[in-house]
Amino acid sequence: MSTPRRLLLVNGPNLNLLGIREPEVYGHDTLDDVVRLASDAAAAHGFEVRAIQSNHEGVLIDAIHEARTDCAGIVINPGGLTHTSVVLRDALSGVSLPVAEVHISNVYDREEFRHHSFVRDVAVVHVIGEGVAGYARAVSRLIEVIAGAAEG
Ligand code: CA2
Repeated sequence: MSTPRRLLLVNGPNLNLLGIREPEVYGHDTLDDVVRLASDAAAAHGFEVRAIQSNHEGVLIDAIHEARTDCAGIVINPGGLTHTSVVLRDALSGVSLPVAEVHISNVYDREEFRHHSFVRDVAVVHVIGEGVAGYARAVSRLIEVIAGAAEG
C-alpha cells in the first residue's frame, strides 16, 4: 500500500490561547496561523495536514491512534504534557509513525521542569525555540524522513 500524503498536526493543552495570551513568550500568531503555516509547508511537498488541538489528553490520544490508518507522520507540540505524560508518549510510540516534536519557546532557557520531555526519544525530528516558524520546519523535515523511508 502506498504511503498516505497526509500528516497529523497535534497541539496540546492551552495552545488554543496562542496569540491571545503571553505574546512575550509565544508571539502574536494564533493557532489558526500555525495550522495555515504547517499546511502551506506540507502542500509545498504535495502533503495535506489534519489538525487537532485539545485540552484533553484522551482526545489527543484517540486522534493519534486514528492517524495510524491514514497518516504518514505526526507533528506534535504536546504543550505542558511534554513534561508529564507517559500515556501520550506511549500513544506516539504505539502507532509506529515518524514523529516531529515542536516547541515554540526554547524550553531549555526556561524553568528546569521544562527541560525533560517524555516525547523526545520517540520523535525523529526536534524543532525547539524557533517560534511558530518551527512548525513549518518540522513539517518539511518530517516529510524528508518519510520520503527517505519510502525510497528504502
Ligand atoms: O514552547 C512550547 O511550545 C511549549 O510546548 C508550550 C507549552 C509549555 O508548557 C511547554 O513547556 C513549551 C505551553 C502551551 C501553552 O500555550 C499558551 C499559549 C499562549 C498563552 C498561554 C499558554
